[in-house]
Amino acid sequence: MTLKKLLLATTAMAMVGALAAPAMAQTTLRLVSKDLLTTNPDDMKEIEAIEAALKAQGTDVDIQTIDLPGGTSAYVDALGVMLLSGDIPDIIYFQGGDQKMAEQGILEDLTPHIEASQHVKAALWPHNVDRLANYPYLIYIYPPRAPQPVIRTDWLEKLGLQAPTTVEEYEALFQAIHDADLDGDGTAGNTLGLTGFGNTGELDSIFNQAFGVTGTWMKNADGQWVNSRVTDAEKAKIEFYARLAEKGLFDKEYVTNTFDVKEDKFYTGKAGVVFGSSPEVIDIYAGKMRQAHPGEDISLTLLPVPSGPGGQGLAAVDVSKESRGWAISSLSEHKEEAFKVLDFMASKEGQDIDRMGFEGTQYTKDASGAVTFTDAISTWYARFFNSANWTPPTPLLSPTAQAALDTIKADFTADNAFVWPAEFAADVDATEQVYRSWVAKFITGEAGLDQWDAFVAEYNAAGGERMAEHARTVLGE
Ligand SMILES: [Ca+2]
Repeated sequence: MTLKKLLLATTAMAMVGALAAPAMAQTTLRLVSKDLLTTNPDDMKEIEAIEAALKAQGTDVDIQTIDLPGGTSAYVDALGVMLLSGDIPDIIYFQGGDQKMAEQGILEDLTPHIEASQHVKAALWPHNVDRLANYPYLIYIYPPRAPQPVIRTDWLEKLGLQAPTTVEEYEALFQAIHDADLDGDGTAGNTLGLTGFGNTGELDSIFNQAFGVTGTWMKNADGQWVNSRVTDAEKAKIEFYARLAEKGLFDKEYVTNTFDVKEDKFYTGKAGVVFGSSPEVIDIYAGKMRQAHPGEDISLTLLPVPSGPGGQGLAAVDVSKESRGWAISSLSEHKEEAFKVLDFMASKEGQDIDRMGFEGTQYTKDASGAVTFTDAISTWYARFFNSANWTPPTPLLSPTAQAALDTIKADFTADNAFVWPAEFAADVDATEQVYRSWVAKFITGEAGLDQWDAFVAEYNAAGGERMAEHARTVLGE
């Protein structure tokens, strides 16, 4: 018996008892989300504002939020325990662990709700549409994550260079940063062109397409699907990264850098360029840079997505499914009302609350209705969505961050990655480890690119070959 059948049986018995109760005009909806807590006054103020706005539209709901521990793994664990015990709220935010719940049949297929929606359908980003088509249980209306590089505007001006538009010009910019003494400590050659943290994923965001790494799966010379990580295009990209590192232009310590070490190197002038993971993060970097240099008026410049020997564009976006987002319980007695909450959050009125906070706190309005944001907006964040069709009455992003968002809007390519069946989990982990460790060895110089074939052999032996065989059955000719 599946969890769903078991729960339906117990729900049916509970309903027999409930029939005697008088009909109530107000619907109680239970909602669980990460870091949305009854102890947080801003969270509760937003929930009350949502209830009031929905009531004005004729939907009278009492949204009862459930407090779970914060921190991703603590939240995922606590949510899993709660759901498997049969306690299934009407509206559930997942940040992992959703797939096994979908397999149990307890998550609602959102397709018909979105089809009939007043607001959600128009608010979706293109990758949301693709992900919902592949996996209709989670909705997460945010732009795709696409790290983009920034540099201090005054540094670019001091170098007298235009923003780079090709991979060669990027290399020249990194070299110029390195050779100058932009941090003014009296020593030339002690500033990196570029730093990063953990792995090279951020760099791949703009360099994959430039070197012809068009997606997760690519056809080899024989017309067979292979993982792009073992292709010549990937090899050319890693050669570029390794050359940058060898010349002191890219940070060889990237593997051990944490995100705050990466940021610190940027603020203190030990590195000239870093990637910001989103437009909002780029604005946070700008704010922290100004804090680190009081009295100076520093702004950041967004650097373009370069062309290279293989093309140009932001890296392809995985559309196999949302990795996080909102679900509705298929067992809910109030699916329509639950979806109405999500639909409202995607609307202009819902976004005004979710993105801007409250008049008198996060913003003020003058007699003409013009909105001015206060300092409190800097710590406000959306609890639900970032609708593609919503624009703030006054810009929320700096021109630099807005330019990053415009790039994301203009440059979307769907990847051909798919969800792996559970029996491939060990292969996926093993090949990822082999890839990351060899990339680190190539970049630090511990291994030379003449050892590429050894990497490919190890990758294939670790599960790459088995994965490619499966991919060929999924992707077809
Ligand atoms: Ca220096």
